[in-house]
Amino acid sequence: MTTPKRYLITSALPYANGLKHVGHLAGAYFPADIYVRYLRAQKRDVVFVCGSDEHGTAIPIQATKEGTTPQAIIDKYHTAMKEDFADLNISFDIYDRTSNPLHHETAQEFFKNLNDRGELEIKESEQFYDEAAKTFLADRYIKGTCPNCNSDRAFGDQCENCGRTLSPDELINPVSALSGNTPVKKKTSHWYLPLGKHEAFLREWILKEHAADWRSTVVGQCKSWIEGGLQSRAVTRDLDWGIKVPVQGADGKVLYVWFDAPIGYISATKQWALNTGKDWKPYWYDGDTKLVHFIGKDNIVFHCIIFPVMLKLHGNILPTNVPANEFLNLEGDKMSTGRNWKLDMRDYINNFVKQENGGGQCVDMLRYYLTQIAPETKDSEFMWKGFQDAVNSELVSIFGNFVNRTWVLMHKLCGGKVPKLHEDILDDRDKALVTQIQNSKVKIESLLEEYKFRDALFEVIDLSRAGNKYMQEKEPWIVAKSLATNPNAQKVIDNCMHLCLQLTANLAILINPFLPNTAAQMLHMMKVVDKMLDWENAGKIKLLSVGYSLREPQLLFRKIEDAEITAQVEKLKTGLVKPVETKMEENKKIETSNNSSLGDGGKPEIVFDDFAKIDLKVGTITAAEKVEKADKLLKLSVDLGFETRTIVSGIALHYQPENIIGKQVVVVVNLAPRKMRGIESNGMILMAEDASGKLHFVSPETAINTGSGVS
Ligand code: B3M
Ligand code: ZN
Repeated sequence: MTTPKRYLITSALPYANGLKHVGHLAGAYFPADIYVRYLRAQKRDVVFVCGSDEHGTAIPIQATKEGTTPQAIIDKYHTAMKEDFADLNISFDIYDRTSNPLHHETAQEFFKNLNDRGELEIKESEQFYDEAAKTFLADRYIKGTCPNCNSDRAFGDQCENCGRTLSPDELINPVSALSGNTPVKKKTSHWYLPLGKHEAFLREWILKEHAADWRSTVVGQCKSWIEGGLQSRAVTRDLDWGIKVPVQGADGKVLYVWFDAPIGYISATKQWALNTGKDWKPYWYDGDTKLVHFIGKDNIVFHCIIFPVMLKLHGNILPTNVPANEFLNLEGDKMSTGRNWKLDMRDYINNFVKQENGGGQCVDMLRYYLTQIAPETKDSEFMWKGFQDAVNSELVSIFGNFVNRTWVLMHKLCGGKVPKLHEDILDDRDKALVTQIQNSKVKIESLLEEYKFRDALFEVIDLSRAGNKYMQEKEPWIVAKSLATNPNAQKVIDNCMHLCLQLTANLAILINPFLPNTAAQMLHMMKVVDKMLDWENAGKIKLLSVGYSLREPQLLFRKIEDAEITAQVEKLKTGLVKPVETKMEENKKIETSNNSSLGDGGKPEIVFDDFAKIDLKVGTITAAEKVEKADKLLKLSVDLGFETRTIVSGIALHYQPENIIGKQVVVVVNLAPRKMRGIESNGMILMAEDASGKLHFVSPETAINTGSGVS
């Protein structure tokens, strides 16, 4: 294996439409960071780029949801994600954003280059158009009934109820989400990337050249795409949010987000070069660059098929590997933003890292657990109990314990200094430990080179386990009892402690890519400089000089208490995990609190007529039961005086069914019916949410007639 001249490592650009969860971290960010830290320790020339993906319909949709502008959304989430990545020690060389004018320029140049050379096709098609809003409708902006499950929560790209991928034409009774009108079909032209023309190249490059060195899950997905027939892909959209198509007469058209986003890797590299006075070109043009994309499995086709074709046409290098990860589930269920079943990076940061007993230790605990369960070959599961076990029985009891014991005993039996190694009395057991240190280094290195991060981490822990075993067998504290009688006793102790200390120094080097805070703390205890962490030092047993005095021991990790775990699980189940705002956002809120166009809650102002459209009545709950397989839902019968309605309400975590019979509540009576878990819900019950996230009924002060109006 020859060493490439330079490395360019990328992590998927996260959409700036919301906070990212630990599944994202485990998929695209921690693994990349481990790899990069390892390469840096190897003193390789490496640049690690990432940034926010700020285009696509996801952004304006989120803006509508939050009652604000797309610009405000990308500013808010770009800042939040950047802060969170920094808090978790992801060591990007640059965290850029695709709203950067340099990116717009770069993406437009890329498009023009391909278009001018005739590599794109223009095709006319018919697409849904909203005549009232005078705009073509992106798939997400078309609502209708799902042809599969009949739910009315289906969109032109996917049904929210059954999850089926849809195209707008499949929707029954499509309506525009903008105006509520039925859209018409109108002709429009778009630019397409004819993937079919590149089939031979893709077959050769992926299915032959990389069949063995790419993950089989990645090759498998590519294979089924190729075999399924490579269709031309539209690379432009009729939309007003995005990068303008740089061609005369293309008004109202922007580049498709998946065309511009991966080019973001190039523009981020350019921006990095500008910031540091380096040359970006070799990273994208010189064949001796190793380009590696870290992504989640849902992005495989874009990184392995579409972007490589674009790169090839544009004359750039191709990725050497795309170690995509599978998905991470949470406590037995798929992570979902919609259902708030997720653990955001920010929640972990606030609940652990920023707590009094948190800090770098807690960052490393998460890095440890997520690497240990990394979904490298199949989906895996984040369990709070698993997190506790990993921390308490591995980090604390094995790794931390070894380092701590070594330090305590070295202070007690060797005066706080690195003792001598007496070669004359080295025994087989000592020699075996030295060999194991050397072998571990080789193994860990080759696992890291193959992107097998969980196995590599396992080896590091295993080496610390070997340290414990060695110490247990040598029992220096017992040998110390014979100091007066046995002339060799001090020598035996010295050798044991010397080797344990050298092993600790090795562990610091080997754990550093995974747990950088821990490595830094170990350096502090050893009173040595960063340079010791250079990878070339691993496997050596002369890292700490004889006679050098070392600091007092410090515990590397704290235990995770049962109560902490129970609280997290509880929080998850009651959906208590609150959205958190960025610091910038908090300040802005204060600044804009006097803005008269906003209501107090930040929603836009409405006129009385808007409010008067809502029919509110007092109802009495006459029956209540849990909805099967839905933790949060209760099915209620509510007497409204003139009729009794079935209403499905998300209050199951706050009220027991038997306790709410007879309760008077306020009902939105004229809300369109909605199916939830197959039950049609006819109306909505008003609830107030307190600071802890608990829901309370909004009820008349004293009992009044069922069916009374509310205004
Ligand atoms: N923003 C999708 C995602 O976050 C997309 C990745 C772009 S990578 C160039 O999953
Ligand atoms: Zn459906």
